[in-house]
Amino acid sequence: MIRLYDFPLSGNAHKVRNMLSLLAVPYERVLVDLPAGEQRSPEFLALNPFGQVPVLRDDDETVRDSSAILVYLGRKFGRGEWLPVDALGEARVVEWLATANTLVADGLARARVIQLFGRDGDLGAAQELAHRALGSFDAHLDQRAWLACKRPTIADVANYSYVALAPDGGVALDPYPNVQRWLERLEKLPGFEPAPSQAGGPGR
Ligand SMILES: N[C@@H](CCC(=O)N[C@@H](CS)C(=O)NCC(=O)O)C(=O)O
Repeated sequence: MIRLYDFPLSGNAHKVRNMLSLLAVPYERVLVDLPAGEQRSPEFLALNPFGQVPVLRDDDETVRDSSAILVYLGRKFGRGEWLPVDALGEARVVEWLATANTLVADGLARARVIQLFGRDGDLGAAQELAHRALGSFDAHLDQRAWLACKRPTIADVANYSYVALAPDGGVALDPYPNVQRWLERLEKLPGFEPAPSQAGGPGR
């Protein structure tokens, strides 16, 4: 049985919930109370020494980090559809996993955590980086339906959550029509799970 160590408002944990739901894989959720500091308990640090959700357990194996978990799930349950096996297809997916963990994490996710949870940081700088990322996404999606391949992959799931949650960080999506259409495309996939938006928005 798969067990997900989760926090409902976490965008990184949402990536994994969404993937499990899109793949129709049953799982058990274990709440890690981040505001109470449960991620720093010895029990949780034994699972992830970095003290962060999400963490996935599959029988006796533990996988930490949302991108690594998406790779695991895509390979194990994706029937070759969500994580391509050819060299170029896999490289394209990894490009977008890297984007999720750098530009998107440092801009969109950072702006959200500052605005929503009052974390320290430069909100203006994070929002500026978020707009740079969204501009690049919008240009990339001008002639494409999906980020990495001709079909949806874990690359789309990895980037969806914090892009959809941009308004939580005070970043409007209105200037990015191609991004909005890409979000809507993902939201129509069977099993899609909405992101935990605090600012609202259609389907999110
Ligand atoms: N690169 C990691 C980042 C995970 C992460 O930042 N998790 C946040 C919640 S979204 C967390 O657990 N924070 C706990 C803390 O900062 O104490 C991933 O993609 O899973």
